[in-house]
Amino acid sequence: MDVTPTPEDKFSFGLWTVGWQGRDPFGDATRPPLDPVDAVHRLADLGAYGVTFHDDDLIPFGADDAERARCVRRFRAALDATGLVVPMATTNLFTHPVFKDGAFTANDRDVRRYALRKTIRNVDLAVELGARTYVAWGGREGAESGAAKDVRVALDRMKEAFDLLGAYVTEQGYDLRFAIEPKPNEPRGDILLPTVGHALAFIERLERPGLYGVNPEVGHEQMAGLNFPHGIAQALWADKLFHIDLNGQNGIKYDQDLRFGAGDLRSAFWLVDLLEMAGYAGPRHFDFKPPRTEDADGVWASAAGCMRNYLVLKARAAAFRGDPRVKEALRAARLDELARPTAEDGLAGLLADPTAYETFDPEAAAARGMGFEELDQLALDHLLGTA
Ligand code: XLS
Ligand code: MN
Ligand code: MN
Repeated sequence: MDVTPTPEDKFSFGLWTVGWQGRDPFGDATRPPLDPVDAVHRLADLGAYGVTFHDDDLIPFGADDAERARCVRRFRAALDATGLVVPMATTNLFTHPVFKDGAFTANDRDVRRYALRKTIRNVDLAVELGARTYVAWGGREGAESGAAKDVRVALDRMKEAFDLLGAYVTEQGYDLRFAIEPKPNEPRGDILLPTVGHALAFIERLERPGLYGVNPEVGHEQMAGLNFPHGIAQALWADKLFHIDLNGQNGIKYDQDLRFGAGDLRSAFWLVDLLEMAGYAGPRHFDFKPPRTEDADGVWASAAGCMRNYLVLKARAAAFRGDPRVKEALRAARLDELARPTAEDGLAGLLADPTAYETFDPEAAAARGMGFEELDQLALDHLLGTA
């Protein structure tokens, strides 16, 4: 099994992931800052193809124009030297205290206008660096208490913000689409657009729905106890999987951002199986945090582990799908029947068909076994390497 990552695998990492210094609500940084230029070189050495960033990851908040130009110049030189691309960029609308009550949905109108200008400024840079996807995670868009946020009105403001951003990229003629990233909570007690489903429904109310999709993150859906592959399947079904944040999570607790493959391994297996079967062509983007126990070597081991685990799971999923016993088990579980329309004879045919009701024997149908356990054990054996 070849599990050496290459650029064809389309693995990308956020600057904020390998660059995370380990600051958490209870403890200070455990690692020194990482120069984005070094991150680009190390990621390229490890076999990644892309790097992503928040505006403030690349250009310190409050930097003047000269400092900004210098940061971009150095970064671009590192990209040119390594061949790494920037498939996606995003805005930091959560760290500075000005965003303590949100950005696009802050009660304060001047904060909302500032948030939009900050975003638009970075959209320009994203396009300049070749990004085709712009992620929007609204971590501070939410509340801890009831009356403080009128959610229906806040959603009006959220829609207004995304419509303005859509108008901006359209007017500029940019080839850029937005990917909304859901998360149920943290840092706010409750965040707006908490799940993939909420985001998909929201997008349909926007002025240009085609411009927007989702950027689901493994741990975020699992923090809400949801089945991540199911959410991804629905996003794919809706043609809305514009981007994905891969990482690991152990159940309903704080956002762990473990390396991909750590956390719920069975779910990771089904996720990779789904992405590969569906022919998902976008970046495999890791949004993880190397634990604060790690030094620099541990950071790169963690990053390499993300890619290795993806490739191992991809090989295991391919072996599962290629196994003749699995093909037989899939037939026994009647997946082919699920793929057949329920009424290709139309409503009239359904109503006129006595076998659909009058002569149908529910007791006999109820007695049929589904064979799912045998199928699932085959999957587990492939995942464990015991098939
Ligand atoms: C935080 C989010 C964040 C977004 C980008 O939980 O995952 O990192 O992906 O702002
Ligand atoms: Mn996360
Ligand atoms: Mn994320």
